[in-house]
Amino acid sequence: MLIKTSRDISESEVTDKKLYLKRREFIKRTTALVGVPAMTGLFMSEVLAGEKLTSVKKSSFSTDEAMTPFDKISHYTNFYEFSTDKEKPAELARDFKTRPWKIAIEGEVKKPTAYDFEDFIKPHALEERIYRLRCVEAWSMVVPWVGIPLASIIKRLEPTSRAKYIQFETLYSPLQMPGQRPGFFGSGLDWPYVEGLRMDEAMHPLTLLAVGLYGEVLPNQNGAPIRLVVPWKYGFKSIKSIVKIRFLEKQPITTWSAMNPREYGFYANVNPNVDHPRWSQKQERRIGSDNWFAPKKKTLMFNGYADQVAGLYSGMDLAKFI
Ligand SMILES: Nc1nc2c(c(=O)[nH]1)N[C@H]1C(S)=C(S)[C@@H](COP(=O)(O)O)O[C@H]1N2
Ligand SMILES: [Mo]
Repeated sequence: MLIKTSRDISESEVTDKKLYLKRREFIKRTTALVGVPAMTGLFMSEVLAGEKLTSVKKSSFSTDEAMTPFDKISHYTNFYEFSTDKEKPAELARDFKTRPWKIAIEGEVKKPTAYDFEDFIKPHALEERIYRLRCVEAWSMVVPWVGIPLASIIKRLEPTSRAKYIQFETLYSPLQMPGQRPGFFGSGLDWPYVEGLRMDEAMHPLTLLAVGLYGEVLPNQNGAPIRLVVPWKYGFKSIKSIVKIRFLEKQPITTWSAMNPREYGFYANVNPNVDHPRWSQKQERRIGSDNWFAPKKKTLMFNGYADQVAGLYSGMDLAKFI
């Protein structure tokens, strides 16, 4: 019988083991960032904006239109929690803390649970989705998101049969987000920012939860660590920096619609035939490829995704359900 006693384990072996463990830890931490394609969706806990995402699948849902340059997407932003200025969130969100990050699942769901961000996304493969983004302010971009179809996540969370709507909530943290501080001169929005979808919209294959941009971890100002992307709706539906997802029986309150229901509806489908009360929605300015004087692009019904999504709204008066 051969039993190794502690006397038989040499000092060098012990050292090797320690080194081995350290190396393993190092590899675990780096594989998510550089290579090793087998490790789908793996994240290290300290990932920061700009770090590479690996094993990202291409998608047939992507457009082949010219992508807006990274610098424009990350510096021409709407993130009113930081500032109503387009350029300022890039600077003001630089130290925004995206780890640790919890996502609470509430309401009509089998098991209400708070997940760590890493555990929340780990079971899923990442996909690149190059989508048009049309802001209600009549500008647009083409953005190569990296994310997970929301439908896959919803299936895993197992909502009850009573769940007819889904609501998302952004972090509330006035210490980090100057736009949320009382008396801050700016948006007049109520915090935290909330958004919502009908369950069939949420389950639509185009609907994405994005964690990256241009193959890298999302810049903080674009909604790190995780934000919604609904490409056929005005940009304000695509809520950033999500900490809560609620499954509901009734249509939830949504931030912009609560502030001004005449100007911003719950549906907010991109629609060139229904003008905003204060401006036309027939055209848009494509950021990056255009300048203020360049010819505008025609805005398309459902932002060009009509073939895929028009069926969700058959029989609805889209001039009424804005
Ligand atoms: N929490 C939160 N989410 C938000 C916003 C915001 O101010 N706060 N702005 C919305 C608007 S108006 C648009 S157009 C998009 C812009 O996303 P981007 O800055 O990544 O292009 O984010 C949306 N999501
Ligand atoms: Mo927007």
